[in-house]
Amino acid sequence: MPSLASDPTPGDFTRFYPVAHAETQAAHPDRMVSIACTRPLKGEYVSLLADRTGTVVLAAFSRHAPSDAEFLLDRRRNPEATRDWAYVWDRNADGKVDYLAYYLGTDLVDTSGALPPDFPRGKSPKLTADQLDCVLHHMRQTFYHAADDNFDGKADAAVYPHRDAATSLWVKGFFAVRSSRYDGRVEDDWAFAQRIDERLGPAPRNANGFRTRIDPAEGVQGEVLLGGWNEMFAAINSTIQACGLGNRLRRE
Ligand SMILES: [Ca+2]
Ligand SMILES: [Ca+2]
Repeated sequence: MPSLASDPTPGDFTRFYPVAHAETQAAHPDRMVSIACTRPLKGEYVSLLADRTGTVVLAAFSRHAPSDAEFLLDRRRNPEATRDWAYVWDRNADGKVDYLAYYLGTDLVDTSGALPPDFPRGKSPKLTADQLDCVLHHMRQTFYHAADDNFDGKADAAVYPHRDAATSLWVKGFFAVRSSRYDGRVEDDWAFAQRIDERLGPAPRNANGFRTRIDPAEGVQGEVLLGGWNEMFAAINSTIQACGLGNRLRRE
């Protein structure tokens, strides 16, 4: 297998984001994948799941050793199915995951710029039947994205949903944070609606840091935001190594 580990050309998460985003908007993967390997790690289990071609496309964390993919991921079959999983990619084909899209949940996503003007504001608005229809029409699976752009195992960029400050149920776009010097310090951030390269202004912040949560008062410093992904990259990559599946990862 040719290794590009020494390739000096770093990755560019902004170029790959549309590919990963499209994948996350496809159907829930529980019936399209099967468990390729499971290993215990720090009191839980890390499973690698492969598609029908045998390519590893997903990593999942669970409290119990899973019997099969549906039991692991499908809440209709197993009410305790894990929500702790991510699509994974090895963009530079070095046998280690360097991009992941981590499942967040289902949100009201409308990136067209505005909800209907009469849409109620606040945390738990009371909705009319029409407004409920609007919500259901716009429900989408949402994900956090994290990228290791210089392939050293540590996150250099991440993308989060951008929630409206007045109506936090509403995801009106997304925002990116990046450490262009690959040192874990965020010195570049921006908000976007539909295309990651349309910079619509800085990422949403408050006094505590970047605003990633439903509660608009919560904020996270950029270093913590990026650093939080390093443990997940390490857990997934050590499992890939233990399972000997580095040559079966999905590439760019
Ligand atoms: Ca890689
Ligand atoms: Ca890195």
